[in-house]
Amino acid sequence: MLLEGKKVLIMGIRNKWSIAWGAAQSAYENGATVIFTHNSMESAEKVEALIKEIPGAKSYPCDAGSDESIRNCLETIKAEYGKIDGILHSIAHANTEDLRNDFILTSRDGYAHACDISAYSLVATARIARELDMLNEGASFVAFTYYGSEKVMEGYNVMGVAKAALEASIRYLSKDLGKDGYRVNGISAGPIKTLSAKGIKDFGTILDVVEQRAPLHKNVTTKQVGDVTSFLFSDMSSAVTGEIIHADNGFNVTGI
Ligand code: IMJ
Repeated sequence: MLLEGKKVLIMGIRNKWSIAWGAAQSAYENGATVIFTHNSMESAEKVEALIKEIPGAKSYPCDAGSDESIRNCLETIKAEYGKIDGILHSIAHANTEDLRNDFILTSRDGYAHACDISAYSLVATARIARELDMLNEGASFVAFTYYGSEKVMEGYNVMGVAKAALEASIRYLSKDLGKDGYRVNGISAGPIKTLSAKGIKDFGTILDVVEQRAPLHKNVTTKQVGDVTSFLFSDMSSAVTGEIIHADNGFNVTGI
């Protein structure tokens, strides 16, 4: 199996609709040992109940906005599992008002918050994991991003800026971590109905437009995005780093 003998850490699962859950299922089906983190602010119970579907899986609280919390979390995981082979970053947050109002109205704090949680947390995680010497040779980092980093998407606003920072961070991290033989890549997933998409104006229309215009005329599933994650975790992608792979049924290549 593709991920036989590998241990992967899935950061940012919230419920069964999470893309992180699709990634976890794919990793598990491909033979990996799967470890989770969840947001310490939210109830752990939902995540604990969900991950029971994966025998032996455990979830550890981790606040992406705090280096201390990331360090405590990764230290605990290293103590329990030893060195690991992959880390998935599936974490983003912007203040609701910044997704509702015009981008120009974004406050200094709102801008910093979105970039801190959605982009800087990857840098902190990579640095702390390296410091703790908890990565096996050939370890692979994967982070989820979105097309709103490249083009203006209605309502995506400061998240587009944060995802652009995340994608640039992936490229810079690939250089630094390449010295240790670690890889860092991003997956730009097509729109999916997750908790993070809940309440977004006209989300149904966005899904319809993708279905009409994407070369494959479908919306993507969390399982499909998860399978791309498994590929990036696996040794099949050993020459791929600093890359952003679009898992969007081709939507991003279309013009008129
Ligand atoms: C989010 C906002 C606007 C348009 C959007 C999205 N489209 C898609 C998303 C078209 C696909 C979902 N997405 C890719 C995200 O990255 C979402 C991030 C997000 C969502 C929320 C909602 C609730 C909240 N804060 C958030 N922060 C980040 O309070």
